[in-house]
Amino acid sequence: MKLADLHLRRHDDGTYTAIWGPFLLKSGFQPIFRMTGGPARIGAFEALCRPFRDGVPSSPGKFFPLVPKDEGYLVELQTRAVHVLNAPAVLTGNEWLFLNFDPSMFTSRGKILDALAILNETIAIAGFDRKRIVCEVTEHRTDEAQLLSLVSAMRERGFKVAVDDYGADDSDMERVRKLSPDILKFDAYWITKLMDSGTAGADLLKEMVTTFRDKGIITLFEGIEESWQLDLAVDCQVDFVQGYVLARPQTVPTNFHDFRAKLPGAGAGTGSQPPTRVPVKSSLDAWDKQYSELMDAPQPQPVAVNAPRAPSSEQSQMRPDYAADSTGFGVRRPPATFGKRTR
Ligand SMILES: [Ca+2]
Repeated sequence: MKLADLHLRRHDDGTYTAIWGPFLLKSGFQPIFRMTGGPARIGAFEALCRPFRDGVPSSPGKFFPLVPKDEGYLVELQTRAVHVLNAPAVLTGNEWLFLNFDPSMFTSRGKILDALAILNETIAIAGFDRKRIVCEVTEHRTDEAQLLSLVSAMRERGFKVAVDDYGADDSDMERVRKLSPDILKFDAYWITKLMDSGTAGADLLKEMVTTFRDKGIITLFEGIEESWQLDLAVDCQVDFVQGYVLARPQTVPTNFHDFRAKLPGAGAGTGSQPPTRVPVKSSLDAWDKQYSELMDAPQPQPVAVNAPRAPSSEQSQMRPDYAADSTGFGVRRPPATFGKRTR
């Protein structure tokens, strides 16, 4: 699989999309706030797939089950590619970029190498610093050798690794022990349950954040939707917080510029109560030098690329004559069996 097989399009507004069957795959970005080691600020973004059909948004929860198992790998490649290409316009503060990887898609060494080669290629095109990439390895029952091989290949290429959906199971602890992630994303459902369970739950969360900090692992709470939960997260001294209470995902082209402008000072928060500074020692301290270097460094210039331009209307994305366009990123006709498999 090559970049040219991904049906990518560059639009007049500078955004990128991918075409998969009748769907147009756009990027969504959700801010992740850094809560420790200084005033709260946007420290990263998680990139999310935003599928559209005939110009109408389709929920990811409905879209992904439509993707046949053998096409899932392609869709992952497409979404990561558009996310990286869209990132420079969104991550203007040199934030980190969290990209999702479903390890069950990597059924061979070749697939790992191809996926990371394509990621490298898009990083070069976007002029993005690889040190800003965080690979989120999602929670799935996966062959262990396959998982370790994927994660070590990510590290060899200089990417950071996050374990996603970390919960309380023994399997989760085991996963952390084996993968030694840089970042741990606590499972949103589990956090909510613990927070709802009163002091004992909150104490457990706090204790876990401390334990991981001692191991040098950066912690992240996601799915924080209410201000009392945010207060609790701050109280737990977690490094990163992601959730609707702070910022919702936006589909590209985003207007995070306006959003940033509304942030109180260097702080963060869209509600009436901006998160407070947490003057604690943080796992991120160890990253601080690199972090500030990245934030301040001039970013590499994007390389010239002959991506075909797409007509501006989304409807026209679906024109069958696109299939004849094999230049640049290329556009391939959807598999003939597509309709049968997805309707
Ligand atoms: Ca994720």
